[in-house]
Amino acid sequence: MSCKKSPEELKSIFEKYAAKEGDPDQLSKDELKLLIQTELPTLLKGPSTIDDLFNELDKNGDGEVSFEEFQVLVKKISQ
Ligand SMILES: [Ca+2]
Ligand SMILES: [Ca+2]
Repeated sequence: MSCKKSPEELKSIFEKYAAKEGDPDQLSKDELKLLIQTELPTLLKGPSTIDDLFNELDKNGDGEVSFEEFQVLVKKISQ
């Protein structure tokens, strides 16, 4: 089974998890963790942890991942 998802699917996944707490347009670390564990568990195979991934995605360092910052992950998955 492939773990690939279309950009459209990833957008709806982002929106679903970002809306769980705090700002509905931003993913907190807890929301990202839940998203990855539920929808994209294969991303955590290998040395990457949620912390590594979160730090990589949160480019502006505000502690949340915006949809724009999430695109890095979208590109990674669609490759
Ligand atoms: Ca949120
Ligand atoms: Ca951010």
